[in-house]
Amino acid sequence: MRTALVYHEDMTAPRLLWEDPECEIECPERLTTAMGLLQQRGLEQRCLRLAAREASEAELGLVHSPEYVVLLRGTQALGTEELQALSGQYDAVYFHPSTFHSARLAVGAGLQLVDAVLTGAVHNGLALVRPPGHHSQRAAANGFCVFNNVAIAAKHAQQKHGLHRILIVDWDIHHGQGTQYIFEDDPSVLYFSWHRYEHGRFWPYLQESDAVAVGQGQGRGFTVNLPWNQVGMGNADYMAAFLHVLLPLAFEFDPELVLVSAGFDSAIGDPEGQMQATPECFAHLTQLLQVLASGRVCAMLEGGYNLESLSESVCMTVQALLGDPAPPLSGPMVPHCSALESIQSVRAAQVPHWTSLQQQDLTPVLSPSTCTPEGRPSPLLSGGPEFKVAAAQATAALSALLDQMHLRRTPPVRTAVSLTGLDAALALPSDILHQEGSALKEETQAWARLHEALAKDEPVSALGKVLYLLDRILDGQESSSVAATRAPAAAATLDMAIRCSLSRGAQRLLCVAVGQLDRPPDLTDDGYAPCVMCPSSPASLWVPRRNGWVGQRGPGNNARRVSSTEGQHFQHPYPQTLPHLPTLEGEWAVTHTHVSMGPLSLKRRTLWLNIRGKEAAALSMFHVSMPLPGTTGGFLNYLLALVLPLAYGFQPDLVLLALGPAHGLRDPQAALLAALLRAPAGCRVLALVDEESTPQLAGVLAQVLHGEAPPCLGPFCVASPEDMQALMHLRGQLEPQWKLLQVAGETGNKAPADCLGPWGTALLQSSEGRGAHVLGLGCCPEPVHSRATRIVRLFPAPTSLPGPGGLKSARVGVFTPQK
Ligand code: Q9C
Ligand code: ZN
Repeated sequence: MRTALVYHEDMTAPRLLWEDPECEIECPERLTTAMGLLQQRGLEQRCLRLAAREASEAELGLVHSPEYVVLLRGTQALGTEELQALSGQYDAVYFHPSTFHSARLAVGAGLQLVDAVLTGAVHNGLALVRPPGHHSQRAAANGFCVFNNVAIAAKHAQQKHGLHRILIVDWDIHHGQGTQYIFEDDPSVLYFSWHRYEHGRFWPYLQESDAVAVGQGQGRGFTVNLPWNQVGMGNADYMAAFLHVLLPLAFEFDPELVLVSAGFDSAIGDPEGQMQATPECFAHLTQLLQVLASGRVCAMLEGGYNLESLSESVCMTVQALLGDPAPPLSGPMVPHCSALESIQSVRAAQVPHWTSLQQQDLTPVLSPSTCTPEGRPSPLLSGGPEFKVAAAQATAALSALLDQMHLRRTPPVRTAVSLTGLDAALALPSDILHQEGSALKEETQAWARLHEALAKDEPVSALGKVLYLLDRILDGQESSSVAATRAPAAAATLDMAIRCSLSRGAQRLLCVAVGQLDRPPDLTDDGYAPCVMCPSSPASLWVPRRNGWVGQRGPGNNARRVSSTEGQHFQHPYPQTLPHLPTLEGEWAVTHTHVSMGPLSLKRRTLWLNIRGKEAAALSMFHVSMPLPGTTGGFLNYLLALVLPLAYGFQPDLVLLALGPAHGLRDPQAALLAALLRAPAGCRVLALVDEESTPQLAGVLAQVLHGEAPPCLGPFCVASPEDMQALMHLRGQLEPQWKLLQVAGETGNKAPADCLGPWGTALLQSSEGRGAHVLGLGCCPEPVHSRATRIVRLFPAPTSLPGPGGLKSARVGVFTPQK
């Protein structure tokens, strides 16, 4: 089995025995609810279940002092009053007679998980534990934490398994200062933590949580702190942090094991974090981490206090560990200005220690904007009446979001391959389907007529297979596929795949073309494609929704069949069939929507990335070409700093990855590219591989698209100055449009409209005490002063770009609250 789930019921025993509003959130239901949802979703059943064992006192001694362990052992026999008195000696801690046993199980669970992964019994896993660990120090409990579960697991991995480099990713919303202290002078452990900080005004109020704390002595550069100075950080901020801070350093560090301090108080609805990242964000974070350390990822639960948000996020994490496709990220992919300032400050603090940061221009770090402009979320006082209202609203919003997400279905088959000549060389996992099917002959021939290169029988039959695979991806039968193409027909096949995807209703198509593949001439510079509907194709229209695919097929449905001839523009059925926008309880205003023409004019767009050119050029924001970097460092930089920010910013429905003639990618490079491109489009990827490639390549691609970890890239080697220059040039050109490319804050207050990206998914804000709100497109005419801001995704991301001045006036209708 691939994924371990370590648990023990006894860890539900500790509970608060007296009044303490600060501690009551750390309750047994955190575990029972999360386990319950894992079971309900059928995820638990797919994991290797391991019952946690107690850690020995020697194992506790890997991190903690003998006196502290003795003290904790003594708590088992104390009465309530003595427990309360002892608890009072620590910050935000409560003890229970069962605490010692439970805390030993929590440590033991982590050790079992690490053992299972490092002995090869499983690829990865999650330990669901209480109490949490990352605030715990050598001789002190702190912040609900008794023993430092993750730190002990890291020491164990070094001592028992001889590991030399371990990465700890702490995505809990609090700073794991305990873990930082334990490893601060140790260069063998890279510790990354992001945390709510608010310039030092948030618990645990430590200077050493700031970005300038980088470790001590030999360990300098191996502590990486990313402080969030405002609440309300969301999917785009977390993604930017991974792409621009964590992953470049992690690849350079090259860990043998990744431990995750997996706290979910960084998710939407959490009373402690007050952030806005939605549960599927954790699937994306987990997927990104799996390209490191050959996929050896061990996650251990830390915080997470909104039971619904916690359990959904746990499910997302486990799904990603199991290799399931991650749902696309919701929300506008535009980092907050404050997040960019934080990202910039941590990059500046780390620059002396990491070559991958050194070659990039660093703009001077400005003093942080202290602005809290109107409409910006500001934290709520815990426990107050406003807080409770906001919490209730957040929960309602979250439930509605989750209901939406559950309409999505996972494809029955994850990966299919259709590879005539290459099959022999492949040793693929048994659950990868060898797809023999082909599109209808007359349909294929109709498409093929559009291209001279497809005039022969052989390319036509290859095209038939490609079209068939494509259809099945769009139909939700399979998630991703790999097909072979022949050199002379490669570009024509790709062109047909693009047309076919668009005519089947894909709204945004990311096309990554490597090698000699020309961009179809009729794609305009702004990415629009005149969409040809195949004359003889059956009436099959695909209505993609951000929450899943709703396929509509055959006559009699409400998708209007357009009698089309070659060259006639295809009309989309949306104006007639736009489903009712779901409404939420309460009143909602849509602001920050970013559509000039509205969701009614859905134009398909293609983002074309070509890796091949002699020079770097961005002919438009939808047409980018770039030489293949010559070193591993250059290639990684290119992926993390350009390709992924564009891919995530574009939020494609489908990725076409075409490795054409003379693509020049080594197999591990191609695998990493495919593995990383899997996430932004909900794992809907069709890879086309030139038959001249190595016989193994198609197989490797199928495996990574299936969720396997990509093979090692080889030793990290610094990017060449030319490659870096090309990259900087492109980023400079594209940054104004693609906000996820940014790595630095900007001066001055920006109007909200400037802070938004090209793809307007609705950002809804609850509007306390107001009437029905206009579903305004563009900037909300008046700032919404709601302090309970939550992002909810409700309808498909519109696809049109804001034209000049197009943002201000458009209105499409009234959003009536449901009773
Ligand atoms: N309102 C973990 O998440 N209370 N510990 C902070 C600020 C302590 C959190 C009070 C929070 C401890 C593992
Ligand atoms: Zn926490």
